[in-house]
Amino acid sequence: MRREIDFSLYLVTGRELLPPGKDYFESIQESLEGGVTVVQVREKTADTAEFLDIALKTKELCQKYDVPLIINDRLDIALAVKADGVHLGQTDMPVSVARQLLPAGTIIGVSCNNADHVKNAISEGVDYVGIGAVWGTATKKLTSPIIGVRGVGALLRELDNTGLKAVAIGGIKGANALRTLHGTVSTTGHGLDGVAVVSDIAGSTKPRDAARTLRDTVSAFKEQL
Ligand code: TZP
Ligand code: MG
Repeated sequence: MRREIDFSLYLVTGRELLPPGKDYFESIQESLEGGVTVVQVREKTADTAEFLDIALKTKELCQKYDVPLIINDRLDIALAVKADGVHLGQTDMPVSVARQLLPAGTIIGVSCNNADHVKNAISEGVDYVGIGAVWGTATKKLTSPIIGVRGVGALLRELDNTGLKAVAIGGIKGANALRTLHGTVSTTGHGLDGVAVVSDIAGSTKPRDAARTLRDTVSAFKEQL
């Protein structure tokens, strides 16, 4: 049986956001030391060979910290590196097709921006949803609306009694993480399982500290639930 995944602090990589002179793998390693619990390799500029190389080396680091590795978009890369999971956008490979292609037990997550996305994700049998964008972000050119904490909370209601995990994404930082976690608790009491973050960690000269602050915030939130 697949182990339960801790989604508390879900790092989405952002190689292009690294501070000058900061090495990508050093940044990932420090982020893991700071308490990242899931790593998604998201590569928008690398060619296939480079993506594969980055994914393999990131996997080695993840294994060292016993943290699952998720690959954004690319099933072929996920298969090649035996990743723990894939993350799919609304215009990527359909979940039903991905399930057929990937080994049993592979984690599949989907980006959701509205209730229809969440309902579809539930019926397709995903393992988790990434909900956003909760706040504005400069990391990604958004093609769907920013939904705010209330919007995330409304989507979390859809997950009641499904057992599906949920993280929010988009503009989450150490400074607003607690507000994000509290503000998104749905009227039925369904809270986030964690936060997904790119720039606050990847763009930091001290990713260990950035990750530690976020992880401590999520832990404090979960303890008082
Ligand atoms: N999907 C929705 S917002 C976003 C993605 C990949 C980017 C989030 O980046 P940041 O830097 O944490 O705002
Ligand atoms: Mg995608």
